[in-house]
Amino acid sequence: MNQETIQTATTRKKRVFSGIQPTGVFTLGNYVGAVRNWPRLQDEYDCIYSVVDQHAITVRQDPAALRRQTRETAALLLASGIDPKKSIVFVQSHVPAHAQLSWVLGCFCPFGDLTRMHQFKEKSAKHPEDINGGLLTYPILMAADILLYQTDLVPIGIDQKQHLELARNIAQRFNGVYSPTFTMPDGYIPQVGAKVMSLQEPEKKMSKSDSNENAVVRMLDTPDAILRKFKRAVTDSEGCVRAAQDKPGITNLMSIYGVMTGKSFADIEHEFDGRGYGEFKQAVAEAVIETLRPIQEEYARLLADKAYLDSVLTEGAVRADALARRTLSKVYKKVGFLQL
Ligand code: AQP
Repeated sequence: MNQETIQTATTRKKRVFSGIQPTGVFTLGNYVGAVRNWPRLQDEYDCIYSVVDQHAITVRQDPAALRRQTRETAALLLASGIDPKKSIVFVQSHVPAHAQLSWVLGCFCPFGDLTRMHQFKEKSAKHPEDINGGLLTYPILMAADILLYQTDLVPIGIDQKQHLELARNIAQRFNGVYSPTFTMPDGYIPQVGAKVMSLQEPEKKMSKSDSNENAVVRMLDTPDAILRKFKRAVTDSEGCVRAAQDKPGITNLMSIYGVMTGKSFADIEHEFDGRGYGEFKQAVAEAVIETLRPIQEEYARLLADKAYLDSVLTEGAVRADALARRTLSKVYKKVGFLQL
C-alpha cells in the first residue's frame, strides 16, 4: 500500500447511501422506515442521499409533475434534517454513472433473480398495462446506486431488503470474476416501523402512489387531514389496544405511535388499557401532527427559496459525480473497455 492508500484506509468514515423516488409527496411510511434515520447518520458516516428520478419512470409519470416533485422531494429531505454541509444531496439523473454502471451490472445478474423480486411482481400486478423492462431491471439500477459509492450501510425500509440482497449478490459475483472492486453493503433497517402499513388495508404497505388517499398519511398533510385519516383507519371489533398478528390495523397504529413517542408496545398497551380505539386514534394522530409540524414549516421556507435548493442539488451532483466516476472507471478497466 502506498502512503495515500494507507491514509484513505485509516481516515475514511464508513459510507451511507440511500434514495427516495420523487413519485409524490412522501409518506409517513417512507419517513418512519427510511428518511427519519438519514439525518441521524450524518455525524458518524459519510452520507449520500439521492432523489432517484430514474427509478420513478418505471411507472409512467407526468413530466411536469416529476420535475416539480423532484425539487419538492429534495426540499422535504432537507426539512427532515439532512444538512447539505454534512451530506451529499443530489438527483440521480444528474450523475450519468448510475445508468452507465447499471448496464454493466445487468450483465452480472441472472434473469431469474429479477423475476423473483416481490416489488416486480407487485408493480406488474398493479400496472398490467405497462410491464416494462425498467420495472424488471429496477434492482440493477439500485445496485448501481449503492455500489458506485463503495457504500457500507444502506438505511432502508424492510420492503427493500430483497433488492439489497440482490445488490450484494451482484457485487460478490463481480468481485469474484475480477478482483475486489465493490464494498459489500449492509442494510440499516429500523427495528420498529420498518414497514408502515396502509391505514385502509393494513395487510399492504403504505405507498406514495396509493390511489386511496385515506390509506396514506403524507408528510405535508394538514393536521385536520391527518386526524381524519387516523379516525377512519381500519381496526377490528375487539376494542382493546394490544399488538397481535390477527390485529394488523391496531398493531400498525401502535407501531406508528411507538416511533413517534419512543414508547414500547408494553407501554402503549398499559397507557390505553380500558380506553377505546377512538381515544387511541386521536393520540396517534396528535403525535404524528406534532412530529410533522416543524418539518412542514421548514419545508415551506425552503421551497420558497428555489435558488438555494438548486444550488444544493448542483453542488451535490458535482460531488457525487466525482466519487461515482472513480468506481465507474475501475469497472470499465476491469471488464476490458478500451480507454483512450
Ligand atoms: N410503508 C413503508 N414503511 C416503511 N418504509 C417504507 N419505505 C417505503 N414504503 C415504506 C421506504 O422508503 C424508502 C424510499 O422508498 P422509495 O420512494 O424508493 O420507493 P418505494 O419503496 O416503492 O416507496 P413507495 O412509497 O411505495 O413508492 P411508490 O408508491 O412510488 O412505489 C425505501 O427505503 C423504502 O424501504
